[in-house]
Amino acid sequence: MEHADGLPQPQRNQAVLTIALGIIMAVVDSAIANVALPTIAADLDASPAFSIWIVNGYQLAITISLLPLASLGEIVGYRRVYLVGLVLFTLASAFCALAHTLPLLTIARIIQGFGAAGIMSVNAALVRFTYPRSQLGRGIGLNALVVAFSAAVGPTLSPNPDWVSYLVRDDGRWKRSTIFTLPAHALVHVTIYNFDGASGLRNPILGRPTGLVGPEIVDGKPITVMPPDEPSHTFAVPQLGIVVPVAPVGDDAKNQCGYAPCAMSMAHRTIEFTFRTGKPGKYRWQCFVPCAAGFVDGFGGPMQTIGYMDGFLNVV
Ligand SMILES: [Cu+2]
Repeated sequence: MEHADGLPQPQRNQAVLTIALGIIMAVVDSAIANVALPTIAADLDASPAFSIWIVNGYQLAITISLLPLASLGEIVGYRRVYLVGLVLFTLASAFCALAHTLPLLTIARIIQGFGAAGIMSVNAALVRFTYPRSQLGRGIGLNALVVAFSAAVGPTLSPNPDWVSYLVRDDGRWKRSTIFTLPAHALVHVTIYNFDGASGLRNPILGRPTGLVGPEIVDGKPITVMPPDEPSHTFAVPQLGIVVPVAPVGDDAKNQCGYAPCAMSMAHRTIEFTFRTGKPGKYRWQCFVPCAAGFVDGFGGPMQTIGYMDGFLNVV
């Protein structure tokens, strides 16, 4: 066989990198969906029982086809199985991104699973032909490290499941929604149930409720300023001069909520306020502190992404 004792050096490193990238994608895609599942389910308005098929579809497809594809690799060539797997995986990934209903997403995930199986099934065989016989142990070890690392890092690469966000009650369901249509020149009464803990105020100006009609009411009591280090987040509409510091749940509170949507029986704070919308237009609203923890004066932080603690008021 031509490459019986591994690939020569420049090609060997390139092959190692390519194999690693392929397997990282296949493994990360499995872990990512687990973590993002509640968000995906909320987004597609699907029940937990049905949305789990986003994970099941991918993993079942891999489980079914892994061994047959490894065997097929022996017959038609590893390169062919790997390349077809890679192309299928890539196309199915694009299909996943475009899928806007749960059945379509599930089908895309099944196809993606078959693609991933193509990549995974011949992975070890490719490692075998890449390294010289004397370094085969090292090659397999490195490959196992990449697989383990991908599984661990997958959750942190998902679309920010740990970020705090606003859920809005719509038809009795909690939905993530941060773009609100409101009538012009109207008084809007807002009630926020905050389940998040204290993160500390980095910009004291934002601890003073401003721009409201009447006071900010926290757990039934009006306040004029929130003590430093308390506000967990702020609801601010800069164009309307509105700043509302959001009272936090104490770190020692019992019955803390781990994942939204939270039951009202969980520890929470109730923040109420009223503001006037003004003339028609598009007003940006966002959280300043501590969504921007670690950023200058609390501006420009990671949660300031539309869909999390940031959005628009469409005043019509
Ligand atoms: Cu925030």
